[in-house]
Amino acid sequence: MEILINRAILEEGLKDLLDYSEVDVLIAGAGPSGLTAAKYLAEKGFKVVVYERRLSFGGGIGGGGNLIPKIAVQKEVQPILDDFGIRYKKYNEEVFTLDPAELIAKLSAKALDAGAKIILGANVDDVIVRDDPPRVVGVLWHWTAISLSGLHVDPIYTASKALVDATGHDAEIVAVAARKNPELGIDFVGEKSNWTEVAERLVVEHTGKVAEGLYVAGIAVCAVYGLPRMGPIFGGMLMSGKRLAEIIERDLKNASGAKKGKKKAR
Ligand code: 48F
Repeated sequence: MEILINRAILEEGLKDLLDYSEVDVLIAGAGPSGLTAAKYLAEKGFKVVVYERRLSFGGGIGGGGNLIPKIAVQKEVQPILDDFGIRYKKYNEEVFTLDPAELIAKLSAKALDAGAKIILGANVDDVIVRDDPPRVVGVLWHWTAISLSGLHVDPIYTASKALVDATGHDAEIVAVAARKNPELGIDFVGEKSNWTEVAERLVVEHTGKVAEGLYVAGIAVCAVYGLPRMGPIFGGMLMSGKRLAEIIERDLKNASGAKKGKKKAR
């Protein structure tokens, strides 16, 4: 029986890893913005994988505001809540409140149901870059346990048409891409102090492409563009994830249209 279990895990697990080693969209971070983007992209038929360094989903949702078990969002996100079947209470005309556990469970369940693959305990370390023109074409990653061990173990690769940094406050993926690859032309600024209503609007407006093949969503947007943070309100994260999905859908469709056009012209 032991060997059977071993075979089942190894054969099926390695098959999955191989299958997802080339994807349309790779999202680093299973927080609210990454999971929202994953659902909307997967249901459009894109091959989507989410790498999450922890062994659980939800990013900052579970911690909410100072661990108080209620999430606040603006009323504008009602259509997204409805898409995910997330229940809410109208606190007043502007703000709705939600249960954090339900938000985590439904964001991840709907992303999975839509066809996204989520790999837990996987830490994205670095990007793969090609020049002429400079473009991000994938990542290097390894198991979080390896990162934590401090052992010198080289990561392995996943190729992506669109790589999304949804890693939260430090925007780790854009930061490493900017630091190591000046040819990408990324000016990494760092997050500013809190100004909620401005930050919620700007985070959504600045969501999108940072360099060819590299995108940013969620609170990571603030670090990339030097925007203020917003504290414990989560509507902007959901709206950012949805907007990112629309932008990537448009870009990948345009890219595949351009490829077909080139083939025809030959
Ligand atoms: O931090 P996180 O929840 O990002 P988000 O989607 O949402 C931000 C809010 O939670 C909150 C806020 C509300 O207004 O400001 O902070 O922008 O989720 C980021 C996820 O990415 C994972 C991390 O464990 C978390 O679950 N992560 C971070 N770095 C990496 C990573 C990495 N290098 N590789 C893989 N996962």
